[in-house]
Amino acid sequence: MLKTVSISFAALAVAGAAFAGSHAQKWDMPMAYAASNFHSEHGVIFADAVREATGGAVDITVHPGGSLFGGADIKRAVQTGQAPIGERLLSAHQNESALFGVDSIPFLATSYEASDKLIKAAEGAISEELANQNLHLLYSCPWPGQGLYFKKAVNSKADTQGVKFRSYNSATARLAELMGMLPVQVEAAELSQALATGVAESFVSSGSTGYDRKVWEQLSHFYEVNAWMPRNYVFVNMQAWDSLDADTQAAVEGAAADTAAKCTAKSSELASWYLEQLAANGMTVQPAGDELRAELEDIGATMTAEWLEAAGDAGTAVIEAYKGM
Ligand code: PCA
Repeated sequence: MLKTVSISFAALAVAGAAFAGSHAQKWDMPMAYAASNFHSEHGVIFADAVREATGGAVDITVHPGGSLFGGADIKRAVQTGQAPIGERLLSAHQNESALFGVDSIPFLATSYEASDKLIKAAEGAISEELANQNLHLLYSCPWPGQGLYFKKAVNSKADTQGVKFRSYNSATARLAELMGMLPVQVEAAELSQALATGVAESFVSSGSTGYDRKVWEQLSHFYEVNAWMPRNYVFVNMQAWDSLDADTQAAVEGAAADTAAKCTAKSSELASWYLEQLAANGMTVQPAGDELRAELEDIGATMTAEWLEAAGDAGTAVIEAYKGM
């Protein structure tokens, strides 16, 4: 008797799993950055939260490090449904819409608090732009403040002429040009190789990417500038999103909001730790000197004017909303 009961429980469990399985959406999620990076770790935290909140109806598998699609291809892959969900440094696509580059305007939002305000001001317009591209925005998370990496001491633009510079979006390429450097766009996953082969000998990024790519093997100086805090965005293919019922969508949105808060807190917590690791591995880590700083602020003013021009009324509205917060 006892045996019969336990068998029928087992059978029920199998039937239950099969039922959930037949309705479960299995989503592969390409991400561009190292598996150990906090963005990627929060992709996994998000996937776990979604599985839990949807009772397994949405089952996301994270593929970090550009292993499924390279960073440059992730957005298109999700737009076209080759991947149902993905994560991307959206500013890398600011040539499609200047709004995607709102987080890369020099010296506009340089603290976590300011970055939060900026995304609150911009989120509606960015969501709309993404929806026009067949994407549903779920959440975003900021990188720590951006500073400059070199293989020598740099005190001003006089020291940067002709230097080969790795860029990650058109704003960073423009910054390089205005400093007399030669930009080449390289994904973070290929950064170590670009530095090792001399394709690039400097770049702008956070301590996070310098740490992930062990750039102390080639470079010697990091100048803290805190120039801006770009974001990674997680979005879903619109057809995949529309295939979920309203309750499931609400559960996924809840997990997205929780993950955004956790990821932002982790970014903030790690920001100075990353710089300590650069120093511990032999790099000179210090604030940009007065002359370099003043030049960067001038360049920032030029780039802000150029962004406002490119982004038009929609961009001006976002910046005014941000400044009013
Ligand atoms: N790391 C990313 C973007 C900004 C950052 O801090 C990178 O360098 O690709």
